[in-house]
Amino acid sequence: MRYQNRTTARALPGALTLLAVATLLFFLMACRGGEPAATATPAFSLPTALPSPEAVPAAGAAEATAARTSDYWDGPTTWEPEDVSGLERVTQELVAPPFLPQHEQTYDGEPRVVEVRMVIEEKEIEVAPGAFMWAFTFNGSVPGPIIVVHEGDYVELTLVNPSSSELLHNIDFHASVGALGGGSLTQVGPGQEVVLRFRAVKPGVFVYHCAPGGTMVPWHVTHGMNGAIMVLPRDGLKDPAGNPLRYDRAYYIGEQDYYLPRAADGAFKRYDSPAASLVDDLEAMKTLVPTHIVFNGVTGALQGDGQLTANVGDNVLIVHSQANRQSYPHLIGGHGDYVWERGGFNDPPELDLETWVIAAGSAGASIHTIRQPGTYVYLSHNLIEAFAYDAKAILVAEGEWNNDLMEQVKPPGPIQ
Ligand SMILES: [Cu+2]
Repeated sequence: MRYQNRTTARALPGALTLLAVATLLFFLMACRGGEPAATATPAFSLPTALPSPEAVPAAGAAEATAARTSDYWDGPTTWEPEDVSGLERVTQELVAPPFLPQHEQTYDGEPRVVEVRMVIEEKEIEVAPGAFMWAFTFNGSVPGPIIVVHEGDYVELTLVNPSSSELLHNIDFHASVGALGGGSLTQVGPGQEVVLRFRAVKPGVFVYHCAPGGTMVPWHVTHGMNGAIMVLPRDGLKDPAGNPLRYDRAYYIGEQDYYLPRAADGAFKRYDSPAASLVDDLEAMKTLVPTHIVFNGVTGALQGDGQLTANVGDNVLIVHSQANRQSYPHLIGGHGDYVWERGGFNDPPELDLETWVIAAGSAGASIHTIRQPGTYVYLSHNLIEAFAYDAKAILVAEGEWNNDLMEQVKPPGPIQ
């Protein structure tokens, strides 16, 4: 249905243009006071019958009815409360990004309790050569690990703040409902742990982040304390027509903006402890001008040894989060074949996008069908942020080159 509607929407401007041109020609002829000579050769052929307004829905109406068709989405799912003690429990071993934990793309059984454990670690990292910062992390990585569950499942998180920490931390899940996303129920000081269970009632990709209150919130978030969760529909991802859509591999990219204080000579300052930079950090943050914008924690993390890989023919899923700032994902040399720009899997994916937007404090997902081998650059298409900062990742694909899609007809050489 949606494909038909899209076709109609695309054809409509053409039909309206023809109608306008025909009207203009008629008007010009009338002004010149007569019918065209029978021998005149028209520059184009008018259709024998132009569509009547009733026959063609307005473009807006076509798109509106296509947005959520009954065969795509039949209303919000309401979840009956479960006796959690009777549900199957599974432990999800979280892994460092850009990888995702082992998971099934569909799951049609009873809701499960998915147990995850995150240990907070305050650690000094080198964001870029010579630029050190105390990162506040979930499980030691920036971004934190991505959690993957299915709609209706329960996430049961054990959050551990070791006694070696200096600071109080917590976690706010955008995927959850209530208590500031769990933030007010998960405040853990050094030497404490807490267990939070929430139900993943909305399918999509969502940010989580530390949110200890006041300016501590942006301070912790811009020190790397954020990550994402993917809540898959129980019957998996779908194309706009409702057909199953599967991925062959998946990556998680967490984009991070940092605001590192500088000394009088312009060099980045280095601090002895996690809390020592607070006063300077707040001043740097309030410029709203990041000193660094990187994918996955540090400059070049997803390039060289860390580059992403794929094979020709793969559907590659990329989950992209930005907890504090906007971003403009773009795949140089390819497209977003299916894009959930706002991250909600109850929405049909947009098709064939060149660039899209990740809103501040959100995650989006895209599937890229790899059609050519070689090097792709996945970046934020504010190109200053991509190249003068380092908001980019490299994806290298292997396989057979397709000359039909692109061919260098003549290599560079002297002008002839
Ligand atoms: Cu924190």
